[in-house]
Amino acid sequence: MSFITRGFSGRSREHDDRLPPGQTLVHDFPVLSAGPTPDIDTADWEFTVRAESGERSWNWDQFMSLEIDEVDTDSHCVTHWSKLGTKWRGVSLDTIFEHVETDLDYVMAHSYGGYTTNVPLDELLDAKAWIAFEFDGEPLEAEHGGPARLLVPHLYFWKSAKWVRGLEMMDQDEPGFWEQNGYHIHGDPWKEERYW
Ligand SMILES: Nc1nc2c(c(=O)[nH]1)N[C@H]1C(S)=C(S)[C@@H](COP(=O)(O)O)O[C@H]1N2
Ligand SMILES: [Mo]
Repeated sequence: MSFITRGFSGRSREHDDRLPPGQTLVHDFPVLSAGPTPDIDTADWEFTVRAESGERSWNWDQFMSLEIDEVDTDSHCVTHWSKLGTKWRGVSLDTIFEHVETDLDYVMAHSYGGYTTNVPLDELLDAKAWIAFEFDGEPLEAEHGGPARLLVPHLYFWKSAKWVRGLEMMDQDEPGFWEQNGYHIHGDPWKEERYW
């Protein structure tokens, strides 16, 4: 339940039980990138899942022919901002993994530009994660990860790899870019798994 009252000033309007501990609401959409924004044409874009059974790739048109979900969710950055009620369109990881055979339990997401982040597979399934390519009814802007980004809204937003180009299955959990640089291996905002 939300306690936001528009038009009221003061601290009370920042109370909202969708807000995890230690987080503050923002109404703009901050950009947080560890490097330059890559310029990726959808004509050149490809998404690949690599598992022990082999590789499965989709080009943009093939990807757009998969089942597309509308997602209304919140995002929580470890730097203490949260954005509520964001609207996305994307392909769920459940749909992706209908096409992938694997017994491996861990995933490394890889981005154009070299960024990586790790997530256990069961945290990506059951309508918990998407490859998102639209935000607020518009194609996802490059600075926010367009043409497509991973969206894992129940974990801190660094897990939502922008400019995602693929997933690599692993037999054990291994730290990605921020996780090697002091961020928590898991990153649950409700448990404040920020750093370690
Ligand atoms: N490829 C890539 N993905 C990334 C990042 C990055 O630097 N590179 N930053 C992460 C962090 S720390 C956050 S908070 C969110 C920010 O997404 P935004 O810029 O769309 O707000 O993207 C995440 N995904
Ligand atoms: Mo972040």
